[in-house]
This record gives sequence, C-alpha cells and structure tokens, in this order.
Amino acid sequence: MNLNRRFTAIGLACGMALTLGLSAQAQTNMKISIAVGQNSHQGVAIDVFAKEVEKRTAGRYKVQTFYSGALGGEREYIEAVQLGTQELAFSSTGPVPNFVPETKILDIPFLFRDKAHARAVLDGPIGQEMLAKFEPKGFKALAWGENGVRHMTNSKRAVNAPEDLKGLKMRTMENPVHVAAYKGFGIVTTPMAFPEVFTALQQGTVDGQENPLSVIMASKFDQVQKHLSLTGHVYSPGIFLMTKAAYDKLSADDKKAFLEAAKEGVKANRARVDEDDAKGVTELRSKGMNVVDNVDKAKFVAALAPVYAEFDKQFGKATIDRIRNFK
Ligand code: EAX
Repeated sequence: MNLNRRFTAIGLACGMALTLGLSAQAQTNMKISIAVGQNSHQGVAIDVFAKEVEKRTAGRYKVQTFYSGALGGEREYIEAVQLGTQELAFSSTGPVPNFVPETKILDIPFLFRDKAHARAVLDGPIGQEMLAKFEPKGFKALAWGENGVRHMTNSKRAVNAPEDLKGLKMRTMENPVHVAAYKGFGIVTTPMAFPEVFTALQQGTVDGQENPLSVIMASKFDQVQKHLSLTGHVYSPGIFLMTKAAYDKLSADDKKAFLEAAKEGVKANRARVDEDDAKGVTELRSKGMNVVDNVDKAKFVAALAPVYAEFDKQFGKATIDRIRNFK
C-alpha cells in the first residue's frame, strides 16, 4: 500500500476510534422512579426532569424514567438512591424521615396555611437549610417538589367531623408523625408502601387512605373508595433526590444542569397539582364519589390538641411557629 493510502487509512481508523471513544463516553445512563403512574403530577416532574438533563448536558447524561412503583415503593427506592444502586428519585416526603429525621416537622397536620405558604417555606431559607440535611445521609437533594394537600377517603362512611374517623382502619404512609396524628383522631393506622394501597382498599384490608387529589385521581381510587372528605389535613412535599456520590462526580456545569433540570421538573409538577386541584372534585364526583367539601377544619385541629402538645415538645414550639408564621 503506498504511503498516502496508508496515512489515509490510519487517519480514518483514528477518526473512527476517537468518535467511538467520544460517543462511548458521551452518554451515562441513570435511573429515576416514582410510585404513581406517568399520567400524574409526579410523572410530569420526572419526564420534564429527564428531558432537561439530556438537553442541558448535551446528551452526556440520559435519565431512564420508571413509574407506578416499577422500582419499588418510595421507601425502597429512596434506600436504593442512598446506596447508589439507583441514581435518582422523585418521592413524597412520606418515608423520608426514616432517612433524614429533621424533615419530620414538615408532616405535622395543618402546619401550612395552603400550597402557597408551603411553597414559600420550602423555596425559602427554612426549606433550603433542610435540603442540606440530606447530604450527610448520602443524598444530594436537588429540589423540593410537591405531592399536594392530603384528603381522607374511605369506603365506610362520610367524614364530616373528626369523630367520624374513630375506628376507621386507614392506610398511612410509613411516617411516624402521620401515625401519631391519625391515632389522635382515633384512626386504626396501618402503615403501608404505596404500591400495595389499591389492592388493600379493593380487598377491604383497610377501609381508607389519605392522599392529595392528584394521587387519588392518578391511582383511580374512585374505583375502590366511596367517600372523600376535603380535610386538607397535611401538606405533602415532594422531593428530587440523587445519590450524593453520583452528584459529586459531575462537572460543575453538569451539577448546575441537574439542579436546573430539577427546578424545571418542579415547575411542571406544581402546575399539574394546581390543575388537578382545580378539577379534581368535579371529576371524582362524576366518577361516583361522595365528596364532603365543607369540612370544619377547626374541629379537626382541636381534636389534635393532645398530639400538638407532643409535637411542641418533640420539635420545639418556636421551630414550629417559625414555619407556621412564615410569610
Ligand atoms: O407519592 O405513599 C403515599 O401516600 C404518597 O402520597 C404516594 O406514594 C405519592
């Protein structure tokens, strides 16, 4: 082979190796999962996040999305993120206190006036300080998202007042503050991972559960629950989590890309919650649910007085008031 052709062949071979090499290192695949379906406030959160990561890292990172508990319940996949066997998660904060106890305070019933108050707290100094508490536990908390304002459903009876809750067997999240509070209402509590809830309701293992309208609709709980009461008893944050070791390995630009992608995901997530809240009652009524929409919340707050005394001791009244009074 003459010299010219030899150089051309070598040049081509190097070019191909370089391209293959670059393309081979060009894409790292990561996994993210949720416990609810894709057509939901959490589905849009991770779909937008995944699209934004790929765009903002010029394809260096691809996020594979999994829905409906495909990678387990929230507690299970949060643990996988902590261990690094799954790089990313979006979850309600339900099981989070098992990993980061400082977040328990957010689950106190009637702590937040409404979504706007909760979003302001989470996006402000209190919430941002709390995100830092995840790092010693092996997580990079990318951003607060939203699960929504929780309401009670059951298959037995309309719930107009706290006394109507007495004796109801209710599924709760695996969250110590929720369990303590619901026992305060006289509820018989059964902590359970979310993927098991629909079947437990269908089989009557539990009478009821509590979740935001977004979750009730996405999970078709109207098919297994007759009564919905707009108790609005807890604001349930969401959160984007990443394995800290995986985050630390990112370049400065890619760290910024992941953080910004999470913020875009949260924008879509909160917008969908607002849409769901606007149409949810009409939609669930049209599907046959009996909806109590004029619950006297003051009565539910009063019924929890003994439990609040405990929370004041556990968290410090000043700390609770700092959140409660945040403007
Ligand atoms: O994140 O466990 C629950 O009730 C959660 O609200 C649900 O998994 C959505």
